[in-house]
Amino acid sequence: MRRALIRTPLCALLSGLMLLACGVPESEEAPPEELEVGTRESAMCSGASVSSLTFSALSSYQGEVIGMGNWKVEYPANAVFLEYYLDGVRYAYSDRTPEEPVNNREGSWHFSQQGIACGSHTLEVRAWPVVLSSTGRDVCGPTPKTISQSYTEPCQLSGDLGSALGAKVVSASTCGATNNLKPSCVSNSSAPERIYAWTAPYSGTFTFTTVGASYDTVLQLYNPATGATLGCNDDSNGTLQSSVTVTVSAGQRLELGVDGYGSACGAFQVNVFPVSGTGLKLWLSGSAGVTSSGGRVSAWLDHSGNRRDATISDAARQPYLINSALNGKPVLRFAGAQSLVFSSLMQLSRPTVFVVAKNNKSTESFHMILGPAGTSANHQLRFENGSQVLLVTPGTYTSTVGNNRAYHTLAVRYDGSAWNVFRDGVLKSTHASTSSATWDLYQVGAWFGQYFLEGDIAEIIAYDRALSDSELGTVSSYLRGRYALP
Ligand SMILES: [Ca+2]
Ligand SMILES: [Ca+2]
Repeated sequence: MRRALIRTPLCALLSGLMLLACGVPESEEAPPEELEVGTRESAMCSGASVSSLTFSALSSYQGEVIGMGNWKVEYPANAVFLEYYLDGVRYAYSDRTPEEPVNNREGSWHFSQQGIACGSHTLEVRAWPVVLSSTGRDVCGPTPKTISQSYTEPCQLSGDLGSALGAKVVSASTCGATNNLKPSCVSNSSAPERIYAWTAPYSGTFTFTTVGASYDTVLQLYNPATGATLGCNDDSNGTLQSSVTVTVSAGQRLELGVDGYGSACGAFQVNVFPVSGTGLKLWLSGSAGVTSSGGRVSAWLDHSGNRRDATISDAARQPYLINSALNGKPVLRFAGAQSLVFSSLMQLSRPTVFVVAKNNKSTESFHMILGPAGTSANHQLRFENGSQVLLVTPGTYTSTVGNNRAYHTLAVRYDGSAWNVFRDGVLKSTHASTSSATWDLYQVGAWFGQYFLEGDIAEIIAYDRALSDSELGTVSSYLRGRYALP
């Protein structure tokens, strides 16, 4: 009742400027224009203060935040002017007058706002004492009493990826999804997103990418408990796709939002690399990015983000896609006349190269896993007889790895002082070298137009970085686990 008596003349007095305070629900207004308040000091204000300003509740649900609390002013103040800020942006303001009984100088406040992005936010309330009298309204300033409280709006999940590693751990489309997440690394994004939970299988560094997506993605990783951003990226490697590298603890749960630049949406995939992707130059996986027709492969997408796709147009030269060949996963089978040529020469000065492969040649001879093409240098990684691999780097080194007619994870690393060859994570040979020349590789499965591979390949990973023993062991473990190798 008292409230109505005060507000009617006040509205007339303020004639529109304070429309919000005059009966329009404060929470339903768009952020208002800046309003000059709190600077007026008059004799009427002497002794006036906001003696108490508190939160009684703060919650959010599906993008709507609701906050409420109480305030108290001291004589001669008999009302309060309140402003509500979310993350530093003013969303609403209003005068509030005491609630019954009429001789109180205290009351409650309430703020709600819809359409707030998921993630962490801070609600701040600022209060100035107000003296309402027969001569007008004095807002006593200049400094308001301020309170703030943070909260986290959970993001709606499209799925839980568990602790998945590898190329294309999930694929879907963001078109038709809702836009609740606003990536921190782009100012221009109103795009819909898909959000997934992921839990670190071990303590370490992981690289998440959207290589293989069909549109201009933005990728954001954050801690769902706090809303804190762990990493955010728009474009990487000169492409429109995104790459985020994070270091996390075993069991740590994070969420990743596959979002878009501007309002872009489209088909996407998420790839999770088991160590840091820094220096990654090639990542071919039989499980993703294989273009085939009638079981013959014409293109193999490079998931490293460098667009070094391996292709062959000649149908007779196309390798075979063999589904469920190795631990339920596909392999590419090269049968003595097939190869795939990279879109660009791969020159590695500190190579670490992993190959999950098997030698299918029954005779004691040699054939290429990775080889030269065009006019590039005669560099190779090849199966040699039934128990060896041979590297032509510029130096030539033979490593006895054991039976190569079974699937193994082979790894080759050059750190500037020696070439090391590993089988299933175990060092098999070391070859001293101090050459500064690069290792140049241009195709999968052939030496120029001959010495074609007879064998299966499930995955190839190439770095231009000598991985640490720990990283090399981690990648080997990932591959051995993925393909159930020893
Ligand atoms: Ca979004
Ligand atoms: Ca992008």
